[in-house]
Amino acid sequence: MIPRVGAAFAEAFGRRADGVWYAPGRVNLIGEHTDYNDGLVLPFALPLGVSVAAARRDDGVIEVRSRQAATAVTAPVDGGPVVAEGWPSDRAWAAYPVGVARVLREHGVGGASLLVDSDLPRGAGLASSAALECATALALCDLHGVEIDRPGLARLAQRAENEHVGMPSGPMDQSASLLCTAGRALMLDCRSGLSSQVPFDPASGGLTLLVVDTRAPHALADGDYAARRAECEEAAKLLGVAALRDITDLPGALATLRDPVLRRRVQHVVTENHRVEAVVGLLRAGAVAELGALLNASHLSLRDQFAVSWPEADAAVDAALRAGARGGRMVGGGFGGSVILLVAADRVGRVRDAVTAAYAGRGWAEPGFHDAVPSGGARRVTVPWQP
Ligand code: GAF
Repeated sequence: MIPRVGAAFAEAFGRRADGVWYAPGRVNLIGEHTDYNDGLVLPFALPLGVSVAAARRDDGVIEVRSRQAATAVTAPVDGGPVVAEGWPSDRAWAAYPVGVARVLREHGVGGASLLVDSDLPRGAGLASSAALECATALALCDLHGVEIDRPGLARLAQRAENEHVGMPSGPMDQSASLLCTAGRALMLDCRSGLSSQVPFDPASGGLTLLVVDTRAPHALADGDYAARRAECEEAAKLLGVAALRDITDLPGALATLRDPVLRRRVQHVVTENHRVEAVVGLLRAGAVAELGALLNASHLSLRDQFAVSWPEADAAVDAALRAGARGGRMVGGGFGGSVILLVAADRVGRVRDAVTAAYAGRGWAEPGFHDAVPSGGARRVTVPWQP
């Protein structure tokens, strides 16, 4: 993908790029819908991501092209929220990089020509949007000599998504893309912003973490995600806490809330934070094989309490467990996307076959499988043709 993006840049812009920057997608091992509740998350970076070949411009313009999109977009860096400009759907993908440029403008960043390439499936719940934002952010900062620490840059990329795309996401995906390291998961406290690297190497325990792309695309901006976030904020307000993270007496909180829907949302968020801590404890003890029950509990909570799972995810987890997987759960915002499965390495073939057969039996599209090896975070990459 890296040489390809450089060549595509040269062809599109008639000059060499000043550099290439790469940012990965993520899988969240556990801690779903906790980030915007000031809670805990535990993502790791995938070996799949977005590359951006870029050259500085000094005319205040950002021009973006993508190998995955037909439309090139040119926009001033100096501008208001992209979402308010009513761009047609074929330009929608460019709201991410243009939004990042507009947010970073306050920090001294200017224009650039960008060529984007990706090997991350879009709509698969693997944070391809955050990868695009983070690769763009690194490129723009380097090109304009702007230094921002990575936790700060993650928050600015999140702001670009919130303000310019109109998606009220939390800080997890951008933090994962910028802060993850190979062989580790990132334990992030979304309130303090503090993080630690937790060793996570399923292969050393004879295990594989399999990502199943359920082929049911998710669309986070469509309102369901925002509705869940609003329910959490309403529950926090009714309970008199700043965020659901602050609940220390779960039975008391559940007894206070009258609305059964809000009770279920609170139940999920509070127990999910505890599951993150439990998983971190197991990883630090070198007990990767014991994660399965916690993954299963997370899936059931997301399905029954938080109501963000979807039929293809439930069927994949169910078929995999019957075929001997140790555990599995939906990942990301939900309503479509991917599932992760923890599987003994010698059972991977059997589990894949079982999930594929379950989908075929229901007349669904064949699922995709990726081996989720915890990989490195966003970086500038060296390309052979550069001086
Ligand atoms: C999406 C959002 F972008 C994240 O911020 C997070 O809330 C996640 O859904 C759910 O855990 O990926």
